[in-house]
Amino acid sequence: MEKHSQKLIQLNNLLEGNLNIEKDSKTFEKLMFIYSVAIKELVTKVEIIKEEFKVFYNYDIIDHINTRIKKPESIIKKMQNKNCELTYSQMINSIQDIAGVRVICPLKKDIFTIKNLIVNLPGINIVKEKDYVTKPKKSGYSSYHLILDVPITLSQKVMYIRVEVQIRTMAMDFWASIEHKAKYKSNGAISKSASKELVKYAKIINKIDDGFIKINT
Ligand code: 0O2
Repeated sequence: MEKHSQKLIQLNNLLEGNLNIEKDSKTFEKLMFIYSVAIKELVTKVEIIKEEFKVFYNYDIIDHINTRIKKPESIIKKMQNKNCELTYSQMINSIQDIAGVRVICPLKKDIFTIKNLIVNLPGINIVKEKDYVTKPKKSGYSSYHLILDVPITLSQKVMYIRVEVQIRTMAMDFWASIEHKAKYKSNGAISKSASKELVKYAKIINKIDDGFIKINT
């Protein structure tokens, strides 16, 4: 076991180097593995919340959970946009959403229940909260974001790994996915009229979400 712990310490030393994915794909691979472990740890806990609500309250508070590791080119693009030095330590400190977990729920009120349950999970540190549900973004985007430090244990060494959690309703997810595709297709530059339309649809979706709460209670 001692040997493995030493290997992990060596990995920490490697993080001092420059980010060069092509030349140094092994370090990058190891790092992405560590992020994937943090996702697994968190998803297991969120799945337990889902099951608990089903068993104890006969309620599907979570429709589904998606996860993703940010693509290397997206990490680098985001670092360049933020004027970060291309080093591993800058990557870890500045890019909060390398590991992403998305929790999709039926109703708007479920977002806040799930959020409260996640922030109270023992051992997890809350780095940042962004409430785009109460105050949607200019684009119309709505979701609750949590930036968390999730503890993982590798070869008896505990590490805190940053994970972004997005909690949103099925309706918000529908809008975000269409809007993301529209932006992606046009390289991020959609026309003014298209953005206006998207904001209009986001408002309609928000009304629908509020209406569903009334029907359900
Ligand atoms: P992808 O492809 O989903 O990974 P910060 O680091 O806090 O300074 P950041 O990371 O831009 O700034 O934070 P923010 O605004 O909270 O957005 C983080 C993520 O939320 C985005 O990641 C998207 O997933 C989602 N998001 C934010 N705004 C929008 C929006 O207007 N439309 C859609 N569809 N999603 C949005 P990425 O890296 O941009 O993209």
